[in-house]
Amino acid sequence: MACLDYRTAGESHGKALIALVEGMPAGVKVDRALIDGELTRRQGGYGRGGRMRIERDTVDILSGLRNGVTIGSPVALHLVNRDHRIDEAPPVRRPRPGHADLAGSIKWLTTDCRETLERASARETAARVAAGALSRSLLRELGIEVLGYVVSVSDVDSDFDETATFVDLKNARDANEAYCPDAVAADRMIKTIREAKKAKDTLGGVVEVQVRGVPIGLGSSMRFQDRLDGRLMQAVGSIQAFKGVEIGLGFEAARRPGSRVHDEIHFDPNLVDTPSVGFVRKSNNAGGLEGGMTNGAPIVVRGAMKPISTLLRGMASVDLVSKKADQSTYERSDISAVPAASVVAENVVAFEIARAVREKFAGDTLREMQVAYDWFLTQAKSLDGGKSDTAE
Ligand code: EPS
Repeated sequence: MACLDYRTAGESHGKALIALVEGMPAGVKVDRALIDGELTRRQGGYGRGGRMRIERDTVDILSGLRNGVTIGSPVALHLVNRDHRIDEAPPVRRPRPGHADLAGSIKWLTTDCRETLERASARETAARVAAGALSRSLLRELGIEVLGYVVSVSDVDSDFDETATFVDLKNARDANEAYCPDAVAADRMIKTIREAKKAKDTLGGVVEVQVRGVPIGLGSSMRFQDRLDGRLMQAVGSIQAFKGVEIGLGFEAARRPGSRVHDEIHFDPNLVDTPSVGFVRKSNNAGGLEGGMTNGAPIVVRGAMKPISTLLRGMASVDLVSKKADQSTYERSDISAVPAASVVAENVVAFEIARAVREKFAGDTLREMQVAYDWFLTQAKSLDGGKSDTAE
């Protein structure tokens, strides 16, 4: 019952996008401005195409609230597609390499790639952002914060202090259209995207999400399905156009000896009243996860997005009707959606953390969750087998 879950519906040029969120506890005051703010950020970022000038994504919450506060019932989120023309949009017969076009057309036995691309489109990520942003109203009540940003676009890398406060990182990120906390790199990213546009090409990049304020012990090593690292990888790896996900040091860990990978454990009595209950690390190569569970350090997840597969210059393809060689179809598209993808990653990660929080601190109401959370922290601080449990 305490299982938090969601599903989405909607096509890119259909009437609307829907997210149905089940399992929110009662008593959470929903920050609608946070959801709309994230939807607006997702529409923006340098490199977006004409579609984003048409849409004005804002959430309409159809159910689950009374006076802005959750009552435990499913929360239905509704987003309108202004560019709603699925029935009139022309067929697409020349599949774009890299898109779902070819595999979907064969799978669903049609020569019209539109039947696949309408749902495969990254437009669906607006619904995922809405659901993730909703879950952040719950996370905040437990002091958990999530932040996503761009770390590279194409071959332009950034360099900034990832351990800076979220306020500083967020201010730096929000000061440019690349959504990158390194202002100098952001300028170069924007120039690189501009050049790709002139070359009628597209660009990918890498985004990173951090979660801070997480208690130790979210997720589980008891069932592979509950390992939080695997679940985060699924959430991020399923974002349209993502081809790789890393946690902490990621692939680099495979190149180093253990002594240069594992984060040594220290105890700082001044930090017993934080979610880490005093156990601290000087490095965070594990990205906050060990044994499929949070270890009290910030969670750090990165995702690699490939370049968008709709290229103005086209690529070699085949007409599905004539079977003759032809250039792939061009439809209005983005040059790079890496900044937008950082918003998507931030919010899908938030949802997975909220799901794990719900599993550990179940309860029908937010208050029950908070009591369970406080009780857990008290026990974790003493680790005396429950002797400090004053509830009896
Ligand atoms: C997309 C194609 C473009 C993008 C779209 C993803 O849309 P359209 O075909 O209407 O111009 O802008 O992204 C969104 C609509 C969005 O909301 O992110 C695609 O084919 O994946």
